Amino acid sequence: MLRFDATKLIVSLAGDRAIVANLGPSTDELWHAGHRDKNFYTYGSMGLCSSIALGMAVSTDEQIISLDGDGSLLMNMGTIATIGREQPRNLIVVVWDNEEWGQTGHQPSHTAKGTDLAKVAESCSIPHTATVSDLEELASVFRTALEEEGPWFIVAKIEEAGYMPVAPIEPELTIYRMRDSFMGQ
Ligand SMILES: Cc1ncc(C[n+]2csc(CCOP(=O)(O)OP(=O)(O)O)c2C)c(N)n1
Ligand SMILES: [Mg+2]
Repeated sequence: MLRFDATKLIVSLAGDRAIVANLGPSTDELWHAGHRDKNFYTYGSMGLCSSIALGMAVSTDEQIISLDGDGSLLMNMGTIATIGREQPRNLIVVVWDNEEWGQTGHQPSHTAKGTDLAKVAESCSIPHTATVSDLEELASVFRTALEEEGPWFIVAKIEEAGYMPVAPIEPELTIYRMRDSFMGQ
């Protein structure tokens, strides 16, 4: 499963829900899959994607989707424990797990060496966890996650492909655009 195909699938199913993307290719591919006011692109802030999504989730009743990365989540694994502690019913975390720190030179991450992030999430009391490796499985689990209370933690095993052009988005504008998209409702 290619991350871009999986990202397009998530965008097509997300409706008007906010999506927060991990730094680098996850952010770029979210922009290329379809820029929307409720896309929150992260830049440089490795490890903070699901933390930002958690903050949004506890501040609104709307469902929030986090598209995180294995390497980033491994660097800030405490966020999994905090999600388990806070139990946000409206948070869906999807981890693009390419088993590497892709954008810094494809170094194998811990998930290539046996770390199972879905089991970590389960042990942190996140009630709904899944691991998927193709688009059909992802679509099925994600649709269920949209219907049933979370928090959800979905590890999506992906293959790395060539990188897309960097999204032409001003980081400073992202937070204002996101705030406006919530307040405008
Ligand atoms: C605190 C911090 N340390 C290191 C980096 C450099 N860095 C940027 S992205 C990245 C790897 C991210 O890996 P992952 O989340 O798995 O995403 P992938 O590159 O595989 O898409 C690293 C080490 C950074 N931006 N911030
Ligand atoms: Mg990775």
